[in-house]
Amino acid sequence: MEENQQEKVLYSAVQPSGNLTIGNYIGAIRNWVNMQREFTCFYAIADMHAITVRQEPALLRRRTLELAALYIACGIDPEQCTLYVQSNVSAHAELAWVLNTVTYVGEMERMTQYKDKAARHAENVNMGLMDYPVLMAADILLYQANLVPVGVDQRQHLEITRDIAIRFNNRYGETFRVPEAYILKEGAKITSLQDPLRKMSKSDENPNASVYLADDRDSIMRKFKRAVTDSDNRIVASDEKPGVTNLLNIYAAFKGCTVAEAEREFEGKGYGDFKLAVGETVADALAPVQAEQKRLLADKGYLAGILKCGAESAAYAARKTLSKVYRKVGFYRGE
Ligand code: ATP
Ligand code: LTN
Repeated sequence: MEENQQEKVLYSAVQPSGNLTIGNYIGAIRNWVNMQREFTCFYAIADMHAITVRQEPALLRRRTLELAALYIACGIDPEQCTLYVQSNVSAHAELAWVLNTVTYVGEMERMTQYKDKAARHAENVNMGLMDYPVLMAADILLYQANLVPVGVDQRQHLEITRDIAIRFNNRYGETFRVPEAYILKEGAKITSLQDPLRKMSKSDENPNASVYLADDRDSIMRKFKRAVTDSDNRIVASDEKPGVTNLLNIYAAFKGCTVAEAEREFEGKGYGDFKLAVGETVADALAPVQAEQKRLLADKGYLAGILKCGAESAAYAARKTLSKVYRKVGFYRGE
């Protein structure tokens, strides 16, 4: 039986592990906003995932609140969806433990993000870093999510989530809905302004590589001006022109047009004008988001209320799945 859209569950999260980039916005948060009316949405701040790499405790706490304010400033409506902090709902850790027992060490060792992060943080290859995908599977499966909107870098994590769900269902009987990744083609991978073959990342050491949602107009303009392109002056999207393609993707996302429309708009123009226009469009779009985030952060009581309410409704939904899991695996639940 096909459920109607409103009953479909959407789940996603971002880690409060640094300043968000326009990549996070275009690849993830922007799409969440468009979907909140159609689906039952759960949006989390994945602080438990964040501590798999070293975090400064006071900074983590501050970033968690900043991210909550940013979600709302970007258009996430806490009245329409459940917005909460992952560590406020203990069911995530509890389900992750059970799922660990149907996950193999070998498959975790093969995960691309784990290998990358283990190489980048060689001094701290902790169990949590390896277990990251299992916690992510727990996040998603707890809410019986149908769809998970993420950037393309998370595809592998979604595949393992599906494998874990199917394996558990086979072993213990139908328990979890098997979710699907929802990856929009345009903007699924915004790349570094300095190395357009690499993903734009909030943890890049080169500050010119990423445009942060918190950047002021001057920094935004400067970063786009310095963005790596190529030497022929044609503004078209193609595999041979990754730098120009990336800028077109960014422009189209913030302007709300297609890449083809953007190409037409810049036909015959030079890179200088093009970069200026991209910078201005991004700065204009971010200014109201930044102002709203600042306004929200000035009212900590309001944010605390939203997150408390979100955690309560998330915990209620999560507990239903967790009870079912505990029953299925044979944990004693009293009379
Ligand atoms: P880090 O650099 O710390 O690993 P990140 O910038 O990759 O972090 P995450 O918190 O891992 O950010 O990702 C949050 C969401 O943003 C995910 O859905 C991810 O797919 C998406 N995302 C991250 N970077 C990009 C990008 N460059 N282009 C499109 N989507 C992205
Ligand atoms: N690993 C994700 C963040 C994340 C997530 C999730 C995304 C944690 N739990 C559940 C979707 C669903 C990332 O974007 N790096």
